[in-house]
Amino acid sequence: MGKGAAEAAVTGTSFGWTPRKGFARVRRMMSQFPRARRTASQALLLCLAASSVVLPLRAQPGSAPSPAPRNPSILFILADDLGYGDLGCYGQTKIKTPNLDKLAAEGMRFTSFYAGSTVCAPSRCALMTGSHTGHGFIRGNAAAALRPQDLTVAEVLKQAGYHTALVGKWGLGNPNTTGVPQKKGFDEFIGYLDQTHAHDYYTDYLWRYDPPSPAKQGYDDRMEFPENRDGKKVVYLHDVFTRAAVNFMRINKPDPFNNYRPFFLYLAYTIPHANNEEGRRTGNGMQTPSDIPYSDQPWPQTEKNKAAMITHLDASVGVLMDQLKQLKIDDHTLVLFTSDNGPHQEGGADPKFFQSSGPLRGIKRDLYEGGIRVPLIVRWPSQIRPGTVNDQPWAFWDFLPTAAELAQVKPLPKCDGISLLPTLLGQPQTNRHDFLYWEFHERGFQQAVRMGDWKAVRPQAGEPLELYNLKTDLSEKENVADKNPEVVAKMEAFFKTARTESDLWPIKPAGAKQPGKKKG
Ligand SMILES: [Ca+2]
Repeated sequence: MGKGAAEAAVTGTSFGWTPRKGFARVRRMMSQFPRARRTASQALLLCLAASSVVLPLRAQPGSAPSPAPRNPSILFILADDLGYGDLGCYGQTKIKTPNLDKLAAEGMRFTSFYAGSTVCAPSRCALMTGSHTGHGFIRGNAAAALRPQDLTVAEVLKQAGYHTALVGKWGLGNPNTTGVPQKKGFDEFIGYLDQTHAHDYYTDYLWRYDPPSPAKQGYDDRMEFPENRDGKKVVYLHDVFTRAAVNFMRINKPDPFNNYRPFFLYLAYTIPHANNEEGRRTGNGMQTPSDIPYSDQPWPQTEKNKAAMITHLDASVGVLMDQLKQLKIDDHTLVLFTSDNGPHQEGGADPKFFQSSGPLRGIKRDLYEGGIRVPLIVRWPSQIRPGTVNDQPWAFWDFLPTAAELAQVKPLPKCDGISLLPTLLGQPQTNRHDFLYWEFHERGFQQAVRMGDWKAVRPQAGEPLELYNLKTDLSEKENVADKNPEVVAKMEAFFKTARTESDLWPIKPAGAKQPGKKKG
C-alpha cells in the first residue's frame, strides 16, 4: 500500500487521534440520509441516546422499547511483568497506584489468580486460546505463530457479534504468518507483533491493521512514528496505546448506529517490562519519559524509573476509566486488569527493592508463586459487588470460557479453562479446577501444579517433586514432600496426564539448549 493511501486510511479509523473525527463520522453517516428523514432520524437518535443513558438493561413499564438485551463490552488490560506485590491494593507501600486501588475497591480482587506462564508468549497463548502450557501450541518465547486451528477468545467473541481490537503487544505471530491478530479474530490492531520490538518504548514504527469497508480503504502495514527516528525519544508508545484505546472505545461505544454492538478491547500494555537492549547498553533499561513523582526519592535511578512506570500505567488506567464514565458505558463494561507473569530482574531493576513479588517466592522465569501468581482486578458495577475479594485459584486459561459465557456462546468452546462468570455474578460456582498446570522450557524442563492448597514444583525433568502447603507456607519455604507421600503420588499421577507431547516443545534434560531465551 502506498504511503499516501495509508495515511488517508489511518485518519478514518477507530484509532483516529481526535474526538472531532468521531463526530465527523456521525455527521458523514447522517449526511447520507435524505434531508426529510434526517430530521426525524436525528430526533430518534436523541431519544435513543437518552434512553441508553437513563434506562437500565431491561425495559421499564410504559417506556419506549429499549434496545435488545445486550452483552457487556469487555476491556481487558494486561500489564507486562507486573508483580503480585506491585500494586497498593496487593500490599505495595512505596509505588502509588491509586486508580488500580480504586478499581479493586469498586470491583472484585483475586488473590490466587495465575498467569499462563512465567514469561510472555506462552502466557499470552494461554490467555488467548484457553489452553495451559501442557496443551498450548506456544509453550515458550520462540518465534512461533498461532495456527488457523488455534481458536482464540477474539474469534469466539467476534463470532458472537463483538467488535474486537488489540492495542499493544501481541507476540503470537510475526508479519506474514498465520498468527497475526487480524487472522486470529481481531477486527483492528495497532501495536507490536514481535516481542523484542515491544521492548522499545520509543520505536519509530508499529504494526497496524484496519479492515477495508465500503467507506474507506483498509490498512495493513507499518505505521511510522518519524518523531522517534534516529534514536530520538519523543513519542512514548505506551501513551499512543492509551490514546488508541480511548478513541476505539469512543468510536465503538455500543449505540443505535451499531445496533448496540458490544466491543472487546484487548489492551496489552508493555510496561513495566524492561527495555533489555537499552539495559545492556546503559545499565538502565527501565524506560520512562519521567521519574516523576519519585525524582527526589533516595532510590537507585532504575528503581525510580520502575516505580514511575507503574504509576504511569496506573494513571493510564485512570484515563480509560474516565473515558468509560464519560461515555456512560462503565456500568455495562467488564473491565479486567492483570499481568502476564511475575516481576523481572532485567534492565537494572531489582525485584526485591519494592518486594515486587509481595510475600511470594521467585520472580519471572520461576514456577514458584512469584513467577506466576499475578494481580487480577475485575470491575463490572452493574453485576459485581464492590470490594469483593476472591481467593479461589483461577488462571489465564479461564478467560476464554468466561468471555464466551458472557457472550452467551453455547456450547462453550472446549479448552482447559472454566467459566468463572458465576463467581463474578456472586452465584454458586459449582465447577472448579482440580489442578492448575504449568511447564517451562527455558531452563531444561520444569513443571508445576497447584491442587487445592498444595503446590508441587518439579525443578528438572526426572527429579523428585517439591511440595509446599500454600495455606501455611505461602512463601514456599519448606518442602514437605517427604511428609505427604499420598499427595505427592496424586500429583505425580497428574503430572503424567497433564500434558500432550509437542514437537516444538519436547521434554529435554536439564542444561539442554532451549529456544526463546531472554525474549519477552
Ligand atoms: Ca511478560
